[in-house]
Amino acid sequence: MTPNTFFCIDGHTCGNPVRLVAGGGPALQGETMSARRQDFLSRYDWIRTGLMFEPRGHDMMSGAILYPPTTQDGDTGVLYIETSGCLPMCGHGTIGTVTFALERGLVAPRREGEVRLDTPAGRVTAQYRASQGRVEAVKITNVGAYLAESGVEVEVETLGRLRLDVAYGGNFYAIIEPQEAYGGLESISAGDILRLSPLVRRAVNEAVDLVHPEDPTIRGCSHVMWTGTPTQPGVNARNAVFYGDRAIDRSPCGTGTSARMAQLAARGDLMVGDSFVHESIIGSLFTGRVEACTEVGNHPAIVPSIEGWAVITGFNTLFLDPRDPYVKGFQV
Ligand code: PYC
Repeated sequence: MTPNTFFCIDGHTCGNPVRLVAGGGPALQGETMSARRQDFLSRYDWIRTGLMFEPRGHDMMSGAILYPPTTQDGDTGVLYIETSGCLPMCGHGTIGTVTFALERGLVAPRREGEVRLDTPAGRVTAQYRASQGRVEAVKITNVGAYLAESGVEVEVETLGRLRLDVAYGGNFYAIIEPQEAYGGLESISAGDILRLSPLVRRAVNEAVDLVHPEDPTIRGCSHVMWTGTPTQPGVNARNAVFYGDRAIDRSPCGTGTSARMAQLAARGDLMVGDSFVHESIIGSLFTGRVEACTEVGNHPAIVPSIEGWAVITGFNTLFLDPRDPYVKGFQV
């Protein structure tokens, strides 16, 4: 029996893993990447869990599958796969995908220095700098980001009462800033973030009904961002983003940085043209920028961009063999 075979390019974006499936992904039905995402979730989610979870992946594993574009002017379609599910959009995943795909000749952009991606969340444009076959930096211009809820109050066991905002940057983020019950990133261990974040996420989803006004398949708070003071000069803020069941993003999180900039812009703390340098828990950096103002449904919103870099670490041919009892992966 021939196992299902997936040709993957493994690497990372600013420290967080990216597994790009360059061959072996299933054909999907749907005229948009959002519709194809639903098709994948209903028929092929075992491919995601098999490629992302142990024994082939790990808690932080994240990746993407390339598809033909769904728009006339798109260069490629992208489906994001992750331990947390199939995200509508993933910033570090897009920076990695564009880097790997360009370096290995998987996409042929029609415009010099630019790749147009059709993602489940909508159009994302990537501008890149390359030299001698190596992509040095990728700046993605993301979908519209907005502040969805402000001042949501939740009671979290062992922590107490938290007041937080929820913003959308391609996923919905609960953003926790320092306050009485939370002293900032310096005051909390990684173990506490892993223990408390699912409680925060559940409480937020009980308190507010989050649905994207233009795509009702995008709903619910999936990520929790703990904010803190940067450790490096020239940096605006530090963050730790929790996703899935036990992951903390090693990169500064692209959709999270977009959501954070939308929150700050809604408060009047960031203007069009301002940049925002965000530090991850391992000290890696993304440079965000407010490119423009826009609207998402009735929400005042921003068009954020995020710049970062990615590196290929190797090629990986993975088998999902039906005879393997762990073909669909597992979590301990
Ligand atoms: O970079 O957008 C991101 C992301 C989402 C989950 C992990 N990273």
